[in-house]
Amino acid sequence: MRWLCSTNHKDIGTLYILLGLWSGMIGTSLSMLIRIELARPGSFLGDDQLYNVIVTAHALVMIFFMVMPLMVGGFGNWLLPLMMGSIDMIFPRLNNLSFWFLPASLFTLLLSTFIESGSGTGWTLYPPLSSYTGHSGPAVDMSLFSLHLAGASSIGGSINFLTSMKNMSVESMRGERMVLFVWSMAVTAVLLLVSLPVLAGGITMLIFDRHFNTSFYDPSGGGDPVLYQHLFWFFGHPEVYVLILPGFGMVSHVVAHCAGKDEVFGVLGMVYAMVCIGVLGFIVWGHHMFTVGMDVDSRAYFTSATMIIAVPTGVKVFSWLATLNGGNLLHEPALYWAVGFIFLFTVGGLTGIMLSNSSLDVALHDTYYVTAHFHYVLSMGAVFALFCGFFHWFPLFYGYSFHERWSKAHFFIMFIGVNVTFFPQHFLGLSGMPRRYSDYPDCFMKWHVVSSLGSWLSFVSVLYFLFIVWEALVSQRGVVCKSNRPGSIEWSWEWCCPLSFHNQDEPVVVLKSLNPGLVLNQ
Ligand code: HAS
Ligand code: CU
Repeated sequence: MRWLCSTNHKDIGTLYILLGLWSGMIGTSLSMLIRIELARPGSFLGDDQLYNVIVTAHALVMIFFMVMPLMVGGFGNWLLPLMMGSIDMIFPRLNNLSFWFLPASLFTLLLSTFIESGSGTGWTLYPPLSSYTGHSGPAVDMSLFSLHLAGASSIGGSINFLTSMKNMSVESMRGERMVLFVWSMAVTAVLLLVSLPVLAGGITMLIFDRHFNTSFYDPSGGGDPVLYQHLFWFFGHPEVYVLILPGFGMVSHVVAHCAGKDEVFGVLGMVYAMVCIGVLGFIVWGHHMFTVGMDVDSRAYFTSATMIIAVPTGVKVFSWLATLNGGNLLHEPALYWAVGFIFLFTVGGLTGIMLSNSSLDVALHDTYYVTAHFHYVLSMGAVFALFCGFFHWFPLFYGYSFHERWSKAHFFIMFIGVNVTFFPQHFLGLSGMPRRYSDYPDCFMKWHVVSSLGSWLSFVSVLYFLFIVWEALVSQRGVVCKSNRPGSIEWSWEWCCPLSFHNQDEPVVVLKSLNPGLVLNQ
C-alpha cells in the first residue's frame, strides 16, 4: 500500500487515472438514469428533486472527478516530468496532497445526495435555488464544501505544475521550446489559478448567505442573485477551457506522431493560439447570462468577444489538418480518436458560435441546444482526447499494449453511440425542449427515444472499453513497435516526446529507464 502515499509523479498519475476511471463509471451510471427517465414522457424516477440531484451529481462528477483528474492529474503528472526532462514535480508531497483532496471531495459530494433530499441545484448552484429558502438542508453545504476541496486540490496542482515548469525543465526544454502538451498544461494551470479563487469567494458568500445572515445574493437584504452568476461564470467559462486545453495538447502530439512528422504544423502558432484562448476565456463569461436582463451594449460586447475565440481555435483545427495532410499515416486507434476529436469538437465549437449570438441565445438558452453544444465539446471533445491520449500512451506507461482491432471497433461503437445520443438534442433544443426537466410533452418523444437508445450504445462501448483494458492487463502483450518513418527506434522516441532532451541517441534505453517494465518487441 506504500504507493498510496507515494510522492512519485508516475504513482500519483496512476492514482489519478484510477480515480478518474472510477468516477467516470459513476458519472456514466448517473447519465444512464437521466436517459432512462427521459426515454418516455411521464415519470420513471417518480421524484423531480431526485432527477435534479442526479443531473447535478452527473455534471459535477464528470467535470471535477473524471475529466480534470484524468487530463490534468493523470496525463499531466505522468507526462510533464518526462517532457521537461526532469526527475519529478518540484513539490512531490504537495502533489500527493492534491490527489488526496479529491477522494475526500468526491466522497463529500456523493454523501450529499443521501442527506435529506440531496442538492438538486444543477452544477452551477445558482441562488435562490441553492440558498436557504431553496434548499434548507445540509446537502448543499456538503456540495459547496466538496467544491472547495476540489478547488484546493486544483490550486495546489497548478502551483506545482507551473513551478516545476519554471524550475525543473532542462535548459533545452524551456520557454518557447516547451513541447505543446507542457504548454497546454501551463495555460490550463494559469486559468485554474486565476479563476478558482473567484469561485471559492462566490460559494463562500453563498455559505454566508445560508448560515450567517448576510444577503449578498438576497434582494430583500439589498443583494442580487445576478452577482452570483457573474462570480460563477468568471470561473465557469475559463473552466470549460481547462477541460479542453490539455486535450488540445495531447491531440497535437498524437496527430504529429501518427502523421509521421516531427512536430505539428505551426508549433509556435499553436502555442499562441492556446495562450490567446486562455486570455480570451476570461473576458467572455457574460455569454452564459444573456437572459438575466443584460443591457444591449454588454450583450453586443460579450457576443463579439466570444466569437473571436473561433479564430485561435480555427488556427488549431487547421494546423492539425495541415499536419495530417500529406502525412504517412499510422492507422492506429489513437489516430482514429484524434480525427474523431477534430471533427466533432469542431461541430460543438460551431454550435457554440451560434449560441454566442445574444439575440439567438435568448431563445436557445436553457434548451437542449445548449446541452447538445456542450456534449459535443465535452463528450466528444474532452472524452475523445482522453481516449486518444490513453490509447497512445498507455503502452508507454504500463508496458502492455491493447488489442488493436478491438480498440478500433470500440472507437466506432462509441462514435456512433455519442452521435446518436447528442445530435438529436439539437433538434429538441431548436423546437423548445428545456434543459433540466424530467418530463416533456409527447411532441418531443421521438428524438428523446433516439437519444436514449444512443446512450445505451455508448454504455455498451464503455463496458467494451473496460474489457479491452482488462484484456491488455491479463494478456501482458508487449509493445510492438510500428513505424511510419525510417527506423522504428525514432518512432519510440517520438512516442514520448517530439523534441529531444537527454540521450537522444539511445531512445530505447531512455524509454526503458522511464519504465523499467516496458517490453519492446521489434
Ligand atoms: Fe461553450 C455554454 C459558446 C467552447 C462547454 N459551453 C456551454 C456550457 C458548457 C460549455 C459546459 O456563447 C453550458 C454551461 C451551463 O451549464 O450552462 N462555447 C462557446 C463558444 C466556444 C465554446 C463560442 N464550450 C466550449 C468548450 C467547452 C464548452 C471548448 C468545453 C469543453 N458555450 C457558448 C455559449 C454558451 C455555452 C454562448 C451559453 C449557452 C447558454 O445559453 O447557456 C468556442 O470556444 C468554440 C470555438 C471553436 C470553433 C470550432 C473550430 C473553429 C473553426 C474556425 C472557423 C469557424 C468560424 C465560425 C469562423 C468555432 C473551424 C463560423 C461560424 C459558423 C456558425 C459557421
Ligand atoms: Cu462559456
